[in-house]
Amino acid sequence: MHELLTRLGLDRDPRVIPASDAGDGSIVSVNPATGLPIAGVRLDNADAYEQTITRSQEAFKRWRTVPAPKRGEVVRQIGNAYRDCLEDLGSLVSLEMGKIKAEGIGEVQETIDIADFAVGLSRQLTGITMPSERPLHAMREQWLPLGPMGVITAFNFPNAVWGWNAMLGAVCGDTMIWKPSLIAPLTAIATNNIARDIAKDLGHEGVFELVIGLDDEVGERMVADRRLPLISATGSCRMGRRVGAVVAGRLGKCLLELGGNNAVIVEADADLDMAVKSTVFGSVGTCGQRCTSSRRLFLHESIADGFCDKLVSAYGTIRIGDPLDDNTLVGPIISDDAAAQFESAIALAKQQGGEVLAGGGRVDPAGLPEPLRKGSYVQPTIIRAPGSNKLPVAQEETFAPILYVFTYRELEEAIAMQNSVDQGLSSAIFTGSVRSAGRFLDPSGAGSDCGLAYVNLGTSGAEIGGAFGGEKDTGGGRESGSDAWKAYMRRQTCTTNFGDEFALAQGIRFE
Ligand code: UN1
Repeated sequence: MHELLTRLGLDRDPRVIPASDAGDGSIVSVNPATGLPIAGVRLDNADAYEQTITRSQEAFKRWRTVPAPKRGEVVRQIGNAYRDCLEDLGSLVSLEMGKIKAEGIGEVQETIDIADFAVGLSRQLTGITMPSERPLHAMREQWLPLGPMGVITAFNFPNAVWGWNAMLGAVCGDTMIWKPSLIAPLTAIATNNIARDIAKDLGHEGVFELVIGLDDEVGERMVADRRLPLISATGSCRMGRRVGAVVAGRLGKCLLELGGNNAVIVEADADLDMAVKSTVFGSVGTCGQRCTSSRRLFLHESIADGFCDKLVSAYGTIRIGDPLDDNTLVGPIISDDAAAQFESAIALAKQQGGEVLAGGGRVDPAGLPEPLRKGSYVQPTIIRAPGSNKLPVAQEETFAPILYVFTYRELEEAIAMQNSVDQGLSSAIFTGSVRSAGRFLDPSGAGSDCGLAYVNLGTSGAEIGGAFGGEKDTGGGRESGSDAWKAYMRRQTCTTNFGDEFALAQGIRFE
């Protein structure tokens, strides 16, 4: 077994088996950089799911009675344990999912950050008081634990997205059942085991549960399960529509964090070097597989040609290869299917009149070192829209490093184009002008229609302190910082009559 897996204790986990032993009832986790198997993972079936739910329900009854700051203490120790294995866990993310190691480590750091945030939050789950209209009455709100919650995560952030949900959910008094992507199950097992074991050692067994299973067997059950008052799901808009409909059908709560089709606007007065650097990271980072990746670029017509030249030369310096090699900037795309989707989007863009300025296809395996030849590598691609500025393919999110470039004359036009897609996750403007920045962030709502709006920063790389999520087809959910914790609790409005009189609101007399 890979020594990284041993260091993370995965050799002792009964779910993890040699890849050669995987057969019915198991899957193989594949290293996208080499196309080689890493290990096999046993799948949970419907019975195992039932047992998990029962454990989680039992654990919830105990966990909710633990004072929130004491729950915070458990989370503090979990965060510290991730600190201790930051490099290894980050490397596992990189090994299993293909993002470069610096980003893998950054992802685990995001979980550590949200753990720290949650520790502080555990003493700040505050409700407000409000004056009652009746004499000798008092009104206040309190926030109560919700129950066991389902967390469904995608392959691209196999550690941190669970972290956002689980660290907050835990201090809020909920218990977690995590269903990770079948593409990155080893990261999920390693991540969950650390939290599970610390909680267990401190006397809180069952707070962090994991189910790894097929959608038919486990996913659909979980989404439809009334015993899970909250389902937090991250993934495609298609998946979110399904989850949203089923959870709404049982009147449960849903927290959806779905696709994005994020745009960057560059004004003529922007710091162009900074805009180039940020745009490159936004569009090629994680091989274009972040929900926050920059997919569309709107350039003021007066700087468009020069900016494209700078971007093309920056793309020329991108080192593609083994994500665990410190010199690599872009690793493999997750699968051959994903590479095929990348190719069809480019073919469509060309048919629609788009001009390929950089990249445009797969990386020829012959040019790669031998161990990487079975991985799927694609060239970060820039496609400029035709003179008509119309490129229908850009309305869709393709989970790959393709950046579509458009031009505009007036800022209003750029903002309108930016807002013209179905998704509403992230958006950015580069400008030196207070007026342009103000229009982009117009408090009337006439500016960016996204959940995240950046000025002089790219569309990806959010800090955990803010609420993370987006509008429209992105699903409307908010995770991570600010008051996103409220999604993990239920609100109770409490009114107490401490007088001797029977009194009705609205002055109603009933005698
Ligand atoms: C995702 O791609 O699902 O803002 C999450 C970012 C990261 C999170 C991305 N902090 O790019």
